[in-house]
Amino acid sequence: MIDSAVDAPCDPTTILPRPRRLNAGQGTLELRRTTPLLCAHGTEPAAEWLAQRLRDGLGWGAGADLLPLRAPGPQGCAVRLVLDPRAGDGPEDYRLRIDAQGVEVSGAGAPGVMHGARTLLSLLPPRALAADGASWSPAPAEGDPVIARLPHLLVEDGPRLGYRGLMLDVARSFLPVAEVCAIVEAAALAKINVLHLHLVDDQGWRLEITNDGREPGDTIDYTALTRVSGATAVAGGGYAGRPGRTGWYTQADYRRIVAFCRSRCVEVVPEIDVPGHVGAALHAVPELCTPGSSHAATPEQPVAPVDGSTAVGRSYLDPGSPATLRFLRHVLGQVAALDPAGRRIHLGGDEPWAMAERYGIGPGSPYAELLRSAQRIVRELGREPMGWNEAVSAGPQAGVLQLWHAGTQERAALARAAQEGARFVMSPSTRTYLDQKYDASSPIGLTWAGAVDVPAARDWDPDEQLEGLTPGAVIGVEAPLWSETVRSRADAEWLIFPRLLATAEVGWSPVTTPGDRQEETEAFLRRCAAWGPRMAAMGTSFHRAGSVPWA
Ligand code: TNX
Repeated sequence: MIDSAVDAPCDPTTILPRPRRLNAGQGTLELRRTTPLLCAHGTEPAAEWLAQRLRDGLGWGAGADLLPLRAPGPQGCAVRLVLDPRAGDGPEDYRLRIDAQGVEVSGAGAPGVMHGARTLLSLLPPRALAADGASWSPAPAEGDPVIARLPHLLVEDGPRLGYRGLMLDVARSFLPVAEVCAIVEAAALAKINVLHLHLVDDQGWRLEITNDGREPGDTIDYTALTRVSGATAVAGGGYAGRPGRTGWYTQADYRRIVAFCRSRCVEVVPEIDVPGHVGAALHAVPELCTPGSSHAATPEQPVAPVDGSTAVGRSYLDPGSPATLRFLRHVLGQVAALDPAGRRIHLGGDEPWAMAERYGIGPGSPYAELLRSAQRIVRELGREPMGWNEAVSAGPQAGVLQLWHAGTQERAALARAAQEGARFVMSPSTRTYLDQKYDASSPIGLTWAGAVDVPAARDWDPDEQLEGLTPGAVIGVEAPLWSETVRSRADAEWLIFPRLLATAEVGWSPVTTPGDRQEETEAFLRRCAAWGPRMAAMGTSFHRAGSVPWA
């Protein structure tokens, strides 16, 4: 009944991202259909998630169940999930012990338990990841068969950096809720813990904003944002003329994404990109199209055009118009309310080229002042602002800066900001940009940052991206998927996987001996290869990149 090929215990050196410490033992643990799964108070979400995977993928549970663990607990072989402060210093730290007594996952916090469960799952046969159980043919009712074999080991693990993100640009081309959740599920298995949603841009506005709670005198019809600009998308992108997908999230949809992410210990960072990249807002809201906005309203052209073009830096909000700040207060207020436990709101700030031409974008410019006002609104809502590296001109209150691509002058400003205590998320375009082609043979993807193949995505260090970084200045890494050439979930996954696994490992795993990076990259490629059957079991359309030694 058990397929002996998939039933051999996994090689623990394929755990991805590479754990802080791994002690491999000698023996093998047999997991049976009725092996109890016991969860201590506080570990229920991870336990339920694990139980579901074991049921669907391995046929676990007929005659066993998920039970609360109470001291002293049943003797004998079991899978136990506990919270234990000795498992590490940070909430994501965990310990995984597999021996003759069974499996113990102990997390220093709930996210740690979740990560431990993920590591355990990645040691089980890949079919344990088949979400719908399609690969499982039910066993006969009698007996208590072995459903998997696990290697004895001790893993003591935790992340190098607390922020390990994936960005999805749903503005250029839309991804419905179920597709976002499927991508998050696959990403979170590699311990990605932030979903940054780029919700608005020149080509589309993807989040419903209602008129509820409008300020006195505010005549803007916010529902037009999605009604008008949810129906537009990127049109070019060199993708055989096929337009991007239109659509938007209702507020209930957005809450479903947030709830799903929370259940996987993933934080959602929504991005409302200002003051540039606002073509879709200008298109839907005539009140924003003043003579001071780049798409100035004229009698012949009452609202800004949305032509689907991939050109950037053409639109901006009028820094002198009272409608601009009123709009931002209303929109950001609703965005914050949709995720009461949210910690950050991203304000974009990238590529304000038309504004730069007209006013300049240095410190003290209308660009910097407008960003500062938006940052103030975000802080008043109890959130920390984030911004792309251009936002450095807004000064120390800019919050977390996301470094993607900076010229010499800007690098100097960023280095000064670092000296003054700024914190960074590193997204160097030549290493983390998932929208770039893998190589010249990639049918989709852009090329302006050069090809980003899998080894390049692994072979870099976030602490080496800027001069003079103080310890702790880099809080994380993020891989952005811009969607100019994305038209489907399959396109998105093809560009994301396996490169995101590299970013996940750069953010999670400790540096071994500096200088050993080539060896580290090669070892990563072997771990990545072992991840292939797992992505296949999950139904992820990953790219079988030639640089990975797939089995
Ligand atoms: C630059 S990266 C952008 C995006 C584009 C991307 C294409 C960044 C902050 N802005 O608007 O989609 O290049 O690679």
